[in-house]
Amino acid sequence: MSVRAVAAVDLGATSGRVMIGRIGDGRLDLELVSRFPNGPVERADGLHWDFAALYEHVVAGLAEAVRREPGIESIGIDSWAVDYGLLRDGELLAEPFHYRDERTARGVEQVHTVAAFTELYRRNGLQFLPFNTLYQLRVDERLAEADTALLIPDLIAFLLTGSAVAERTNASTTGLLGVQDAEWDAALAERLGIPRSILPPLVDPGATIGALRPELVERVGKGLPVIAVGSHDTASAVVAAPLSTPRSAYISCGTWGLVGVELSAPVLTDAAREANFTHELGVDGRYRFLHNVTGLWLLSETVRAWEADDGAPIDLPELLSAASEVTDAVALFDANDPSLSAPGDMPARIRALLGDEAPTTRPAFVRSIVESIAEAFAQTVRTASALTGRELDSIHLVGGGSLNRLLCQATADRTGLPVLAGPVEATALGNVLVQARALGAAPSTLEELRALVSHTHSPARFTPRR
Ligand code: LFR
Repeated sequence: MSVRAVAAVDLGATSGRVMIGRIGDGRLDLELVSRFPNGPVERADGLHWDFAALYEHVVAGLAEAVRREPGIESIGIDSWAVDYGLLRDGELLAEPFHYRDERTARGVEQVHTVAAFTELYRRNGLQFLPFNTLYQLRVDERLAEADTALLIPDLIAFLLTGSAVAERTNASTTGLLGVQDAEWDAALAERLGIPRSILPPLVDPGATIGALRPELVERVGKGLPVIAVGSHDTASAVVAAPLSTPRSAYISCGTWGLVGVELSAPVLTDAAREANFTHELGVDGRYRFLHNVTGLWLLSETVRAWEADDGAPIDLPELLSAASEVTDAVALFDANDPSLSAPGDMPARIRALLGDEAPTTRPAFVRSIVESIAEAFAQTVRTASALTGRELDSIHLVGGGSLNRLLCQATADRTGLPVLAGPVEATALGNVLVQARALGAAPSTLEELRALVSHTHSPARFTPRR
């Protein structure tokens, strides 16, 4: 078998990247082509994403990828979930909102007046997150003008190909997809005043969405198909989390820490609803039974505030190393406290939660953040085990957080389970694997794909110390 190549576009909440993925002859690896910053931008009507800039970075990155690797055979796109663009006659009506925009609070109130959370959970199986798409759509002032709603990766695929579809793993984060049948819940949408007609046809990961439009063929340098991947970044990350047994939990850790297990059937119990565990659809009809823990957002927002105070950049690895030298016990806070979710002065908000116990040095403050995240991870792993009746024996921690040794060790210590850290680029690898499988260049089962990841990206092991 020869080595084959694909392009992966992976958009996270703090940065995006375009990568070349190569697979074949026992090899699976990534070449970073471009990385660009991303984040909330404040506009007159609230927090948005700078979508025009993102799209431009994507196209420029694809052109550079093809220049470097003319053998690229396809493109796959993943991003964070829930956010969308509204279109009319193929034109974007407005810049997409950021899920941390506060208008969603009104949406929650209005939706729950029509359909209580218990009913929603029975229908869509989703944990309550105030930004789930259905709450956003409910208060979107452009809704009446729109003929189509597309989630971010689908929107980019549409701009690239002209083909409007909804990839299923990401569609499952809208709150408008039935948890049992994975089809649009038209009755619920209509009750909420969201026209069924704006929801595009569903496709599964592996389907070809379309081919690059002619003007883009010229710019990118080659005609290429866009293949649907697990377009929800967490779905792609879990594809490449090298879980070897059902007794492994995963933590996909970047801005968020997504903590859970993979299931083949939903667990729609009262206990699961009360614990706010979600059923997001995974690749190959699996369920990602997980809970959102606030992840590295707490650290990145804290560093951002300190950099603004200092007027100079902070060396994060140095700060983390100083934090790991802290020997005194630090006070913990609830990483999931709602006061920490909007952008702003994070150190002040954390200090408000910690009160008199707030550490006074930066290393100790960072230590408190990392330990608080690890403690929330540990509690969530225990809850996942209790809700599924599965005794867990290991945790695969993938994504950017897998490079944070302090966090990996603290998670091992606080769960009492070994943490297998990596791959750091699990999301892009999952994106590449699903494209490669569709092209006939990778094995067919998830288990075989994960075995390939484990073989080519051997995880680092953190053993619990207490
Ligand atoms: C992670 C993620 C989470 C989702 C959150 C908001 O990047 O996709 O899975 O809950 O972002 O979309």
